[in-house]
Amino acid sequence: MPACGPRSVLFDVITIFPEFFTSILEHGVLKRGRAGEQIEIRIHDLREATDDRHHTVDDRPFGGGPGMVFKPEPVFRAVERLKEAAPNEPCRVVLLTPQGRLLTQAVAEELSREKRLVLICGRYEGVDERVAEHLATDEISIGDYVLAGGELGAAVLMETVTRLIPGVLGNDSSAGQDSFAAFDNLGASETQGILDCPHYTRPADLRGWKVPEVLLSGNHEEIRRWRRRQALEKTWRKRPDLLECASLSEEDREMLEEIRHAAPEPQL
Ligand code: 9WO
Repeated sequence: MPACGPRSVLFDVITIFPEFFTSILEHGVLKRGRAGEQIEIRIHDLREATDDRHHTVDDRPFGGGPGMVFKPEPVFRAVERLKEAAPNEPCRVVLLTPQGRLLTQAVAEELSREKRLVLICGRYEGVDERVAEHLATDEISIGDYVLAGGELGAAVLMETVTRLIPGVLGNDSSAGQDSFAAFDNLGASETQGILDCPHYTRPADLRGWKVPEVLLSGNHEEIRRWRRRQALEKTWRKRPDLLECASLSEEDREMLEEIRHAAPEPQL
């Protein structure tokens, strides 16, 4: 952990591609922050938190559908090990996902005041929803687009946060005079489509947190409707702005009417 200066941040990054970060740690702002001991960055291979000989991190989605889903247990185990190693050190657990709160300059400012940030980088079709629901304290997006994984989001977040820590940038340019500093109310850019539906994989019951019954039913039409409704409701709650630009079917509009009548106002 870097020496206790006025502000320093420890980043713990959880990924199945640790080598993704080799280069950026040796260049630019992150290199400066590490050399100046304003930050420490530890990269953790998620496969080291698995408990099978094949180091399995993913599984087929309940309810069918393409691709694979990140299993919840290795992610829970990785984060909980990190927390147990420093139980008195509060930390924010950030899941990088297109469905998250947009990373603006103001959000970077907020995160730069934390002592410890654990960053979870997903891959494949998604991360079991129970990670977002019961483990992450924050979901952060770097923009309204889908990448191949959360690693680029983690890299962007670490850079935007590190450059805001006093002492990291040279005397000739301070983050406080950033041209973007005045842009901390940037709205979300135009976007196509809506947020993703929740994803689940085995186990069907994790500490009493059960996979929604419909996904175990085998009724593909019911599953399709449930997934679409979940995506619409999540978008309505987290990013209602996206609905203005999304191409919605008549079925979507009917579902949204039901959602609007059944639930309280969206939490912005
Ligand atoms: C996949 C997806 C597909 C359509 C609409 C929304 C979606 N969200 C995801 C998703 O969260 N995927 C997981 C993480 C697993 C697959 C790779 N991941 C990912 C994170 N893709 N893109 C991001 C990301 C992270 C931060 N900011 C923007 C995008």
